[in-house]
Amino acid sequence: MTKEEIIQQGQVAYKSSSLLNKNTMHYCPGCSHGVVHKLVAEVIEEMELGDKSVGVSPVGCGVFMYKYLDIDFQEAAHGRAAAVATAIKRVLPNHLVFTYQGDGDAAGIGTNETLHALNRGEGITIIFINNAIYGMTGGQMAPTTLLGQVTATSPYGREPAIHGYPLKLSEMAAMLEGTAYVTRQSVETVAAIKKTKKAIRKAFELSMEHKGSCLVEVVATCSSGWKLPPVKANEWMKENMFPYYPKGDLKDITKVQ
Ligand SMILES: Cc1ncc(C[n+]2csc(CCOP(=O)(O)OP(=O)(O)O)c2C)c(N)n1
Ligand SMILES: [Mg+2]
Repeated sequence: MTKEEIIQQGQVAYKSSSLLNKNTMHYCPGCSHGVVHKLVAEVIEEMELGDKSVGVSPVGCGVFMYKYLDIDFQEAAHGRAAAVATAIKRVLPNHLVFTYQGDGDAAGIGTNETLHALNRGEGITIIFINNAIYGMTGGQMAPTTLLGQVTATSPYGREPAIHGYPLKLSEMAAMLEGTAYVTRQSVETVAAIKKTKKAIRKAFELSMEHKGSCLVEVVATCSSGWKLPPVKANEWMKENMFPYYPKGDLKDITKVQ
């Protein structure tokens, strides 16, 4: 029986977003990127913004996001997505404009663009996938790599005396006047996925209302880069990433008295 026939018979409650096309995603087993793509597609569909959205895809494993979502997309050079999104939002102020970036992209080569776009309150949302590594290029140390974490370029583990400390981009963003909503979430359980979806929805709504810039960080796994099978990668993330990158809202202007 085909998936369509099963759905017609009402045997499954889940139906994927019509904005997610049939292209097979290139992600490794256990990778968080595909789950977040799905959430972005669902939120845009539910907000009925399919023909009023522009995504900016990064250089990094998320580079092909434009192949999987049937909305308008612009590819940006490595780290430049927030600057590109700024231009698009200024030309199309009533469109939903968001970037989708890894930690190397948004918090490494693009730190400058990211922080200044957030600080200018551009009305864009940055979806920031923090897997603590340069996944696409073979697992090199990223700004967000944890202390002691072994990567291709820190074979003895990240040492503060040599490599400095892991960068907390969301904490920095929450301090900026221009941000409206800054949150840190994850997608390793159904409950966490639901929370991340709500966070993306809130960020997109505030962006559409021109309330400022929004940052949704998703603490994520990279089985290939971490050299761990998917289940173990989730465990490693919970044990090591969550204490350093605690989940929850860091700033929410809708809750300010
Ligand atoms: C200007 C420039 N410098 C370096 C690279 C090589 N490069 C491609 S992707 C990448 C890092 C990707 O890591 P991240 O942004 O964390 O995304 P991930 O693959 O982990 O999702 C780097 C350094 C490049 N493509 N362009
Ligand atoms: Mg990364």
